[in-house]
Amino acid sequence: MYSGAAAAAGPPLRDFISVTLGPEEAVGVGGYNNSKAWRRRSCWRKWKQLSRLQRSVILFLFAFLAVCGVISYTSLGEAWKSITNKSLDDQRTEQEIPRLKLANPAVLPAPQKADANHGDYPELSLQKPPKPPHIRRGPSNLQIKAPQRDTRLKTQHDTMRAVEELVKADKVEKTEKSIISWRGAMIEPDQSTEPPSSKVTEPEKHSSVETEDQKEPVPINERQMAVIEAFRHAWKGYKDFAWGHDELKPLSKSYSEWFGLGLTLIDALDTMWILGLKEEFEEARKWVANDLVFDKNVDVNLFESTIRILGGLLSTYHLSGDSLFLEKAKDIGNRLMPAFKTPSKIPYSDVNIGRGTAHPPRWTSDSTVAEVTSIQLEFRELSRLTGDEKFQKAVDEVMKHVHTLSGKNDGLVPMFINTNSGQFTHLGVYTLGARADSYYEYLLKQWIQGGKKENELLEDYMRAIEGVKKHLLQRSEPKKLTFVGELAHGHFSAKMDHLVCFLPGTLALGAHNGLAADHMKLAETLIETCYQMYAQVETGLSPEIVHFNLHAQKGHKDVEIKPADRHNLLRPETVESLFYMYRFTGDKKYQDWGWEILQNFNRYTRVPTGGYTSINNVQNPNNPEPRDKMESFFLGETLKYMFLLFSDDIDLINLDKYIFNTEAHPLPIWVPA
Ligand code: DMJ
Repeated sequence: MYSGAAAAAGPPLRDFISVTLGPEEAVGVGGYNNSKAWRRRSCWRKWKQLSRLQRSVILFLFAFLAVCGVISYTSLGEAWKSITNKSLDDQRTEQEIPRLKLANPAVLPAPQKADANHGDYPELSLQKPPKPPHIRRGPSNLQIKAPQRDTRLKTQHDTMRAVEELVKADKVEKTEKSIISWRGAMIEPDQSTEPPSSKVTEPEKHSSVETEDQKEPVPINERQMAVIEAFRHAWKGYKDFAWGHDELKPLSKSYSEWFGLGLTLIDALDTMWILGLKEEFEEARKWVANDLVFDKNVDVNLFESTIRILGGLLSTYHLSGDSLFLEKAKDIGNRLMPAFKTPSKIPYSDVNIGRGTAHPPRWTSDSTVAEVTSIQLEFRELSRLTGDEKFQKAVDEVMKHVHTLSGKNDGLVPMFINTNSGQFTHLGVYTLGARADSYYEYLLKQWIQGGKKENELLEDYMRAIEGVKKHLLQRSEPKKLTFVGELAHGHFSAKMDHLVCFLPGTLALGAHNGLAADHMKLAETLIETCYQMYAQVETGLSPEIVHFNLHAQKGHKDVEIKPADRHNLLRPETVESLFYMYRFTGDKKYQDWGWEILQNFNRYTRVPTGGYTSINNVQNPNNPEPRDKMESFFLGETLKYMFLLFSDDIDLINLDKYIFNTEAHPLPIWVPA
């Protein structure tokens, strides 16, 4: 109520701070005595004489001072804690640090001790992992205060508490035997870290895996708010025009069906949980409870439905503690099992989840190597949760078999494998891109998931990275960017899929877990290249595939794009790697690069009526040619990794406790007890 006119007329009103004393109350005037009763009466009278405005202002001042007191008390406490932690850190010896890092804090108990034998393979020696740059929750002076635009989203903690309340009613009866903590894992007494065979004799104890409740809430910053806004915009389109269907077609305001299983909704569940979108989460949960039915005569792709549906349900179960999601995960897991009934046990690509039959694609009896070797994290976790070993057995058998196969080139695998013979086919072509990519990712991630004791996985991973270095790395001109090309029958091709940009993140994760330090160096080099795949393009968005220039030519950039490759499907891989790089180095440039990418998604792919769309031409800012499709991984992965990238809270999906599947669904690491 302080208008410009009033300001011009003179100083602002200050009557609320002047208190006029009446004659009785004036010092030295009759009636004054210093008794307690008199003083109480006198104060009360003075109070009553104040105007309503004066009283309100005084009360407000008191309240304000009280709040200030509480805040300064907590930040002093925080400062004290970080000083104490720092000095404790300083006291640790060099030898202690790696040991402490490798013995991850317990997330989920394991029945067996880790086999510490890493000596079989020369490269396997564990290096000192780089120290995370952040003080545990981020020093308070570095924290960006939450904007007041939406008080419902003030902190992750608040919002998640609210979501917990929403699901509590359902949880109470179904999860009596469980301990739940937000952002922590759900522990059930029958969990184990091994295939639930006869080895698991002791029932696991209930244990609270995190003490999240005692932690300081970490405010959401401006960039995270921008991600939440983007998510809500995408969700609005999906809700308005594609609710319960697989993918939104935002321009035609309709949807496309792939499996007919609400793919986008399921892929987005844990993202909503992490972003704190409780209303949206609750609405989606209702759909899962009432409308998600797997008893359908429909062919689904084993890999895609595993990473998106099974992975999405399992991670949502872990984050929310809501057993509805575990029930659904069991259901789909069982329905996918017929895929493994093949002569070689290498699964078929497609399963009819209603009929319980499986088959390869019509034109071949081959499966894709990446597909059969990137379903393991999910099936292994399903076995651990259900106590039914069949899921893990089936996928472990695939890995063991692939481990022994010939046809690899210094650890690099061909792209196809035959479901009858169990042998690689189409030998001689090696890529880290489509059809092979997540084979490499899952070697490392299974090793981490299982408590770093399955040495064959580590061997295969380390050999493969040596293979990449030996055969696939080259440098471009003029900027000398290191990139990962392809090898076809001895000929090097300077082609790199955007999909390959998962690699810097995976390499960094390996280095964080004690693998060779030069993996981190390579990760730093490669993420720069992936960023340049965006920065050197007219829209600032990467195409699906680039070709790097090996020879300097006047007026040519490092990145060349063929007309057939200039689309962008809103893919996550670069943002995913930026997230890992920021977590492990604390270098803000990675956040800034991610921020640029988010802005360009908003500029060129956002559809005003709701949703985002893939585009056909990243080279034309005036007409990027929208494709009219929002892939489910935009919500499942791209926006989730953006949100995590912009966060300074290393406990927001702590990478020593969770491993992300290839669709960005976090699953718990099974840590040795
Ligand atoms: C996702 O389904 C997964 O990340 C998969 O590993 C690769 N393709 C898409 C995203 O690009």
